[in-house]
Amino acid sequence: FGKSPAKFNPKITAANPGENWMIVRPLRRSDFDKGFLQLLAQLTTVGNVSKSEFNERFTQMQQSGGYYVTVIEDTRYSRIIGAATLTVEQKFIHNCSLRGRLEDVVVNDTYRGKQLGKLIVVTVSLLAQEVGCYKMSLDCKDKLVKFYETLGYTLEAGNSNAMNMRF
Ligand code: 16G
Repeated sequence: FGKSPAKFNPKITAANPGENWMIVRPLRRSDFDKGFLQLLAQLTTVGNVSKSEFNERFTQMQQSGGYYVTVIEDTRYSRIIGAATLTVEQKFIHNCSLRGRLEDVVVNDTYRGKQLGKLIVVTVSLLAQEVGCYKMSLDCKDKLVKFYETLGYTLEAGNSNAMNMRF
């Protein structure tokens, strides 16, 4: 990556998130009961996902590989208060390299101002680097561009048009 991790300031890592009441870790099945889907609903439509549907999707993600759903838990209340996912695409290009995508970034809006967004995005971005991705990409709303720029993401001139086909 262009930016070295050491440039992130303050240095925050999964092992040292700065507050002793929270932990950054991979998603667990038990997070269904810790408000994980309710948190995702702060990002977009989740729908009525039952526990068995959640478990089935969890298993599918585990079996297919390449899904790193990462959460922040407030251990005082056993609640999931932040989440972000790294998905890894396998490529032929760049010597059969891997491309990471940052997806479904959300922080509980009652925990604003604690740099949790930064914590989870930096953690998942370092994870992408660690698993060998040659780049990490994301789509976001206009108002979040500045936030991601402070963490080392850039709009690439002539190369940054996110397009969708909705079904
Ligand atoms: C944002 C998210 C994306 C998520 C989408 C959901 C980040 C960096 N981007 O673009 O991952 O899937 O919102 O919105 O978190 P939608 O329901 O309109 O597709």
